[in-house]
Amino acid sequence: MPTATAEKAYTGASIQVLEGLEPVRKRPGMYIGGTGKTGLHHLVWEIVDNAVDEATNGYASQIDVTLHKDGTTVTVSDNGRGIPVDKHPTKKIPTLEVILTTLHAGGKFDGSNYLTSGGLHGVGSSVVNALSEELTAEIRRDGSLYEQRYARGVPVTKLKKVRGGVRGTGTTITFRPDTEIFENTDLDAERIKEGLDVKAYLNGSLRIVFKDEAKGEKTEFHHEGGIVEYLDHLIAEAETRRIQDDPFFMQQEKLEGGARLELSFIWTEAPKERIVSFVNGIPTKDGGTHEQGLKDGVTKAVRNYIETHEIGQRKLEITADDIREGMVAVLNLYHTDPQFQGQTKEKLNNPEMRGFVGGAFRVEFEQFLNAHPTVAESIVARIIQAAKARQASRAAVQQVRRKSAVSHRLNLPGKLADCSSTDPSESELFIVEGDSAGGSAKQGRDRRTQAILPLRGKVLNAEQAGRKKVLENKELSNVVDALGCGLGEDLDVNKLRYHKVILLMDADSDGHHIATLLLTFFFRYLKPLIDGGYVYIAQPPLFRVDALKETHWALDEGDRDKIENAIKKKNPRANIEMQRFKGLGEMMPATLKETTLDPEKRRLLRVVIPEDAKIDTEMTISDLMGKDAAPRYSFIMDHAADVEELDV
Ligand code: TTJ
Repeated sequence: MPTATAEKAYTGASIQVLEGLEPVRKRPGMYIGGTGKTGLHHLVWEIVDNAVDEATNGYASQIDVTLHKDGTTVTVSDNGRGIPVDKHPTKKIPTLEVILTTLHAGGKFDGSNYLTSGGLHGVGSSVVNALSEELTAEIRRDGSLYEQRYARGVPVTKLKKVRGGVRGTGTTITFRPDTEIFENTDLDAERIKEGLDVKAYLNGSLRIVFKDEAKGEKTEFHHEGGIVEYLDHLIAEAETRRIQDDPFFMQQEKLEGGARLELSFIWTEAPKERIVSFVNGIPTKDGGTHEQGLKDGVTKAVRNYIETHEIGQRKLEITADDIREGMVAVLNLYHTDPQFQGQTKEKLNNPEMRGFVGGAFRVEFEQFLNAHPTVAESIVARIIQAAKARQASRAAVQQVRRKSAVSHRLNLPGKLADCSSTDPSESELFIVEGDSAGGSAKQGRDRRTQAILPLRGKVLNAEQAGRKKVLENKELSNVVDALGCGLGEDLDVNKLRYHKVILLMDADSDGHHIATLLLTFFFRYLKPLIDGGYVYIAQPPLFRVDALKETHWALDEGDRDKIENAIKKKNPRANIEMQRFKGLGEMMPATLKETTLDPEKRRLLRVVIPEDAKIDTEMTISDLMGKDAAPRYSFIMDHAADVEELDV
């Protein structure tokens, strides 16, 4: 069998490859930053970036990206020159195989004719190969189609000519991420589309076609206007308006240090600055020296312009922040030897770039200002306005406060019936089990100070689920969103929107179960709220006792018996009427208000962790919470001292 011989012929090479790529499979995180969703998508960008490089260098005009029906296999194809299939000059194997099986640092394929290279800051397509269960390379070159297949980085066939009479040239890579490496190999079409859109903006003449086979959907990305058009997109995204008609644009083919630069920017009415930067077409989320250079240049150029035109106002101090307020910029630097730093290597670190970018930009931008006096005027007016607004600091601070209060509200869960007060010290949040109880509570509440959040779906057991699952749970995330204070390490009690967080559950075992699950969650993720005394349990009555023209409410059987005895003492022949509530849902709103919601009449339990239990609470909680629900509620209630009774 030809395959068998091919495989045999490859034994020697396979061992070598295995050794070469072994570190990648052993510690994938070192090469792609992690094995979660982001790492997984890095594979796509690595392959796409190779094709984009071919386009950036002027050899390809179209890239096709297909996400296949299985949602994890991807094909990336370009119409470039095609990776060379001949034997590599120094190694004894084809160049294609060198590229796909050796870890090459620096991003340049052995000093090939690439001027710049993207990719995972140069770790290369061999990493993708190593982390793919299967990878197929197809090359169209010299009228023929060549093909080679790999599994987990190891060639399983030779590079062979599949057929002749092939028109055009190009490279096609199909790969399927390895399920042994990634927690989940499902790719996100939306995420890929967003990234491809940006690539298309950065290469105006490039056409990228994305096919989502699962959806039977085809999307084309082509932005002739390049990074100037990208500004329009960013302005629309920020829902703001431009304050100048003509954006600034510059392209510098030969920057000092052998780099190339493309930059567009514009001022808008937005309250912040937005700089979107790239190195070799790859996003530098954390900025770096190139961004710093741009910032320096903007400040200096504007200051110089204001001074030479004497439009400044003597008493008005203009800061760098005032100057950059509302500015939207796209900066793409091409560099043969970029150095990155930071946790995710998304920050450019070449120190000389600050001065090179800043200097080159400043010269051109000053020319632009002088050549467009009307534009310059509106820019300067915008900046002076920003400085004045800042100086009128009190008003500004208040405005920001109001804004953040508004945006705060925008994030609130849809099911929350919020209170109108924004003063946390008088605000209460009732977390209510079920929609019908939620309905009664909404009608019976004091709208000014009492908010109602009904829980419908299942509340997750935070003790058994991982953090990720917990955060994905809709009911729990609604609670967190309503509270507004964040959770875990990011929790900020100062942002808590209600100083009473009250669990309102049915007085039955289901209700106890939910209360327990919620308290487990609070204990694990919102403990400062318990420590701060913000968490309460409401006590809805289980019985209504009517006798001698009086109505009494009983929390449980014991309570009911006490009331009954008291009535009989008064009048042994009294006619006693008893009603047991099946659930909060069937209680009239007015009854709920009178017994449970009204601060004048209700009794709340404050949840506290007792001093002596503190040391081993960790243990107790995980012991109890991990298992069955029933003993847990009694644990909470058994610690009667934990839950001190308060009249509030
Ligand atoms: C190398 O120098 C000679 C001409 O071809 C150059 C090259 O490598 N071109 C190239 C690589 N075009 N396209 C690629 C490529 C495309 C994909 C989709 C994936 C990879 C790993 C490379």
